[in-house]
Amino acid sequence: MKGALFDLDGVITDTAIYHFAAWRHLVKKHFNAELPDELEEKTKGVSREDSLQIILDYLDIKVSKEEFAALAAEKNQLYVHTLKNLSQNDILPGISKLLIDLKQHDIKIALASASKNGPFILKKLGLTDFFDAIVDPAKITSGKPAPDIFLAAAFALAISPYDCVGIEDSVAGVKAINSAGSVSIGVGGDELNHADKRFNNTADLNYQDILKAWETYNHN
Ligand code: B16
Ligand code: MG
Repeated sequence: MKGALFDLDGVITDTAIYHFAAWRHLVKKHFNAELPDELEEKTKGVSREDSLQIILDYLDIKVSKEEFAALAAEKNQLYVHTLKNLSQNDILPGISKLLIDLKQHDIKIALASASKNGPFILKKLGLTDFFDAIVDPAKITSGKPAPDIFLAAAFALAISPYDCVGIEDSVAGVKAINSAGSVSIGVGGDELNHADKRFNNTADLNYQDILKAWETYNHN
């Protein structure tokens, strides 16, 4: 194992709830509609634009290109506003220790988040210096579940994807890691049973078990 490719929302910090709260707020304001809980999982790890399309399809609403762009921008404003108090206290349990242990074992670390707010969030959390590479999701043509963002993360580290683990909390993200040929580490419930190794929550993540998972499941 030479590299660790991290998802952000739901793995490093729990901003997933703020994403969906912002979508709910937007939809209530513009269409006076409610969103069911199951749409939250469907938009996890999915880009802002793809998430909006999923939501509009669910509501059976069509909008012009301009309205679509305005809705996406307004959602982001709502979301970023809720991040204003984000700090080191919002790093999920187990993550700081894991990052330290990975560094101590000379494992390169990359961010493979669909979020265009990734660098801003890492800065607020005080974690930027741990990352050897941060993929710009704006440069990725196909989002998760396509493997592209994890392949780009491994490429940015100059490491074969086979020598990396990817850590994800979303169904789409675990599929993306599997397609990239890296060893997938899922953080969450049974919906992530397609991960090579699953942990119930971030507090259970640890260097030794992750290394063991890579040794057991790598595709070299
Ligand atoms: P933004 P991840 C993803 O981050 C979120 O899970 C998803 O809900 C969000 O729509 C996406 O980022 C885009 O975020 O609007 O900030 O660019 O889980 O891939 O770290
Ligand atoms: Mg996530």
